[in-house]
Amino acid sequence: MQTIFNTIKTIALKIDHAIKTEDLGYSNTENSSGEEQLKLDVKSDYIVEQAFMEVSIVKALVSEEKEGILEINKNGKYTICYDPLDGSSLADVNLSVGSIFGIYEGGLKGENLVASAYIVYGPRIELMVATKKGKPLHYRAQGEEFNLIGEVSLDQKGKLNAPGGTQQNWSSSHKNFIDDLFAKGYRLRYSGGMVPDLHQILLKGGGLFSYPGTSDKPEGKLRQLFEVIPFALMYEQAGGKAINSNGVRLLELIPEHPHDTTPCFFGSDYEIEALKKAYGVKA
Ligand code: P6P
Repeated sequence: MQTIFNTIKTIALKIDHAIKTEDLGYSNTENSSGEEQLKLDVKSDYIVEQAFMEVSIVKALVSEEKEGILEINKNGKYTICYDPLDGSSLADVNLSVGSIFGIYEGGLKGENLVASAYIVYGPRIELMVATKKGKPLHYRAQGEEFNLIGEVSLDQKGKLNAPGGTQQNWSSSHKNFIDDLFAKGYRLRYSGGMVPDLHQILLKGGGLFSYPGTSDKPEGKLRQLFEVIPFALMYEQAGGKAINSNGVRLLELIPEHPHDTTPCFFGSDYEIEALKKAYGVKA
């Protein structure tokens, strides 16, 4: 597994360089979700693919930017599902963006996730890695080295509220719940980039990140394999919770298609339990 994490460190440096030097314009291609790709999306995906080609324990790659499964090594052990540059459109307004990696052993479903990692490309390059043992580990790049900052834990109750999705398309119960958190003094922290938004809540002790099912996107927007399940491991290992709108743990999801999405809620214990009550989910 360490080989995979070391490869992700190499990827981080290369994608960060691409963000800072490459053309931020649109390519004339679309990803498998029909979204127009930035040249940076294509370049970042290429960087990830080339890096893992050299890693013998990697069996296959599944990219948010492409259809299908890319077989790397039939004797490999792990399938890596990744979003090479999440929130890439934020790069051209100089906001932080990120890469997300889910490392699966066996079929592509939540219970087979054995580790996850994400990179934040911001004022500094930061890396978070999680396995099923212990707390997530937070690293910060200094030049080409990644220094361990420490373990990450969520408080039982936080102060930050990151409400995703178009508000006019929220259900009334979701809107009432979000408004109630603000009425209790929670502070709005939402950039539109899942990686920096979830990273901030993890590092600032907790709160809630929500991307619900909406009238325009009943199954939510965020992808199960590449985005949601990897972050669910991070939040649970940090002492928090990660569920869907039925109260099911995101780590128990079994996507029918690699690009399936899901409503998703990540946060400290208090906020998730409050959300379950608001959604009428049995405790
Ligand atoms: P909305 C970025 O496009 C992304 O996939 C996630 O990084 C982010 O959390 C979400 O979409 C933002 O979506 O609908 O709130 O703008």
